[in-house]
Amino acid sequence: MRIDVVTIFPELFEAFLRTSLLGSAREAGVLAVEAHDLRRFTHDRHRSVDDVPYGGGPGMVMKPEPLVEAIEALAGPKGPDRGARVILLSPQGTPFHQARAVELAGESHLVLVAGRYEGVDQRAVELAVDEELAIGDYVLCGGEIPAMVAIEAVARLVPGVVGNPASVETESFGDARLEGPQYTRPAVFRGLEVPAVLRSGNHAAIARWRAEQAFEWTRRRRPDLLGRRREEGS
Ligand code: 4FV
Repeated sequence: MRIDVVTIFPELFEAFLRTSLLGSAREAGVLAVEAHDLRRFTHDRHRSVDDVPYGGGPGMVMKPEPLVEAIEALAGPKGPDRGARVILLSPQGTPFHQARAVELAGESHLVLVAGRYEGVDQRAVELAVDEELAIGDYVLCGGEIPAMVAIEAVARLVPGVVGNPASVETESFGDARLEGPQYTRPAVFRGLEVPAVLRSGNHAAIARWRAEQAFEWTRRRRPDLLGRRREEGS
């Protein structure tokens, strides 16, 4: 899989892209991920990427020309035979869920657009963006961290990125359930014992206990998920 990011702060991705799973997956050639400086697609002396909003109001808006030029250079023109899926991270986007991460992990090439300022000129969205995704109902200063969230959520589902694929299969939201509590050594810590069933070696009992815990935690912490099994992402 290839992931390109359009941003005015490519340096924000350096450590993120060379660390841990992403770093080793890129080295192994399983993933190609690159951040591109939007200013490379400007042609004026000040390398301008933003301007004042039409209609007045606070802040600045990202100019359409550099954005469309950058996106088309990386993904080609918008249309059915475009080689990549172009995603703008924005609070106005569709809420990003695990099921969407699973779908996107099936794509061969993603181009993520990280906005800044008050947002981007709507014409750039209409002319060059395929989809808008929001990572949560809060406002950040930039789309870079949302892009990193999307990269990590999708990349770890790409075969060969996570060492043990089993750990990806059985996890929270895989089937709209939270995972229950996890434990490791020591068996007793500050007087608190690891549940005996987990130390029993009885794998059927362990699986039953984990399923009960997952349901119980989901019912108590995220009852909204209980009704979401299977239809999410439809
Ligand atoms: C955001 C979100 C987000 C809004 C203005 C960037 C900022 C600035 N993106 N999910 N929540 N973006 O807050 O995706 O341009």
